Amino acid sequence: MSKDIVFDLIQKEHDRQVNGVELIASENFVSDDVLRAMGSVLTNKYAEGLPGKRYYGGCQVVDEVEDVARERAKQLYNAEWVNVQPHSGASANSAAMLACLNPGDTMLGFDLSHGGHLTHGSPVNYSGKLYRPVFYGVNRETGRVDMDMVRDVARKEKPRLIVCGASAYSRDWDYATFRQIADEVGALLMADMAHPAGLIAKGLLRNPLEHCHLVTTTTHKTLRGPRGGMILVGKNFDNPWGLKTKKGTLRGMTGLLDSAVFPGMQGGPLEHVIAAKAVAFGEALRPEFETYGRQVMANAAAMADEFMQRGYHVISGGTDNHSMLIDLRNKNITGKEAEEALVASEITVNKNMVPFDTQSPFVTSGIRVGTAAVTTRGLKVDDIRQIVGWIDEVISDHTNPSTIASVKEMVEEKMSAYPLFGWTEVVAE
Ligand code: DSN
Repeated sequence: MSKDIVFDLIQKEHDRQVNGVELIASENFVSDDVLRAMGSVLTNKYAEGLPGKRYYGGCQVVDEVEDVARERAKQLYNAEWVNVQPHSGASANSAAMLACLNPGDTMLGFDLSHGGHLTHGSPVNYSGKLYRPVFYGVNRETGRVDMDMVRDVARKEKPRLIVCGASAYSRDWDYATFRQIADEVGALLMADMAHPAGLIAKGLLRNPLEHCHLVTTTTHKTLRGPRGGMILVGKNFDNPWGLKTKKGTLRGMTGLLDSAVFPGMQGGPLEHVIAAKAVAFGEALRPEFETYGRQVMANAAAMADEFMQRGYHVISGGTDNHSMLIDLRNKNITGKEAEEALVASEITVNKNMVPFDTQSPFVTSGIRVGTAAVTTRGLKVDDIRQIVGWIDEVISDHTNPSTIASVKEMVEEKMSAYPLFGWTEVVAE
């Protein structure tokens, strides 16, 4: 083993991951096979272009690798077309918008402070600087996306693109109604399914490819692959914005999307990451992955229930997926304070704005939690309830170092029974 200090740091991060309870809703733990593919010699290869149409020689093997990834992704989502090259979800979104929008065009997205994502039109992101963003949010009473507001804003603003999907929203999406609204105002409809992608792959939540003109995702959240992104298009879709080429032939949206990824947004694809995506997609195609997804959802439902029984305000009163947002205002603690105290107890969460928040994004009134990673570790419903009890203990006494120390000890002892690397598939209860 090299003596480079970096490897000491990697060991430290390994130990942090093994010792603690990981509740960040957007994280997961990949298998040893995914790690192996990602750390392979494929990182040495340049492969600008697509399989069979590269700008470099020697791509015959990576062509096959990328084709395996593409075929498996299509199978997972019943897709007609996919591009597996985006380096991240943000890259996938920027390529999708580059293909769909001209600078200054109006796009309608989910408000970041209600659970949306930076790349869905936030003023601090390219999407809010290059395009003209307008937003919908959640209903104050129900905590659910306000479809009347989506329709009203769409009718008034006539966006060219409507984006559904979120980074902090615990309910399934009504893609069919979004599509009706998009058709009524002449907009394209895009879903960003980054968070629930693994659950959608097994039919546990609605599939946006049935209604949306295009779908983007990350590959590393509930889908449990390497850090990365992709763009998909569903079967039997009309060409909603085909362009005439110089030769007069119609250039379909998939061609525009391919060109938007490369050369539009990126240079060489990361073929080692694409190989790891292929491995992860292969794992997700197996029946055990449905067992995993069902356990993720059962664990999340139990988590929401346990929080609510302890007097916490879970936005929308529960969850359909792997995650939830908790408004801590009735607990007299900010999101920042809660995150810091919990991290000190080896329970990792992130502070998060809640709808109609009164704090800044650096402080926030809430936390976001999810069960994708702890379910990969093998935790079940009873373990989740125990962990919520510890979270409650820390939040209720967050300035007391001895409470934090005692929870940390219990967390470390518990997690020592759940080996992380070299894990095997979880078995449902
Ligand atoms: N940062 C991701 C998340 O945590 O949801 C989204 O990009």
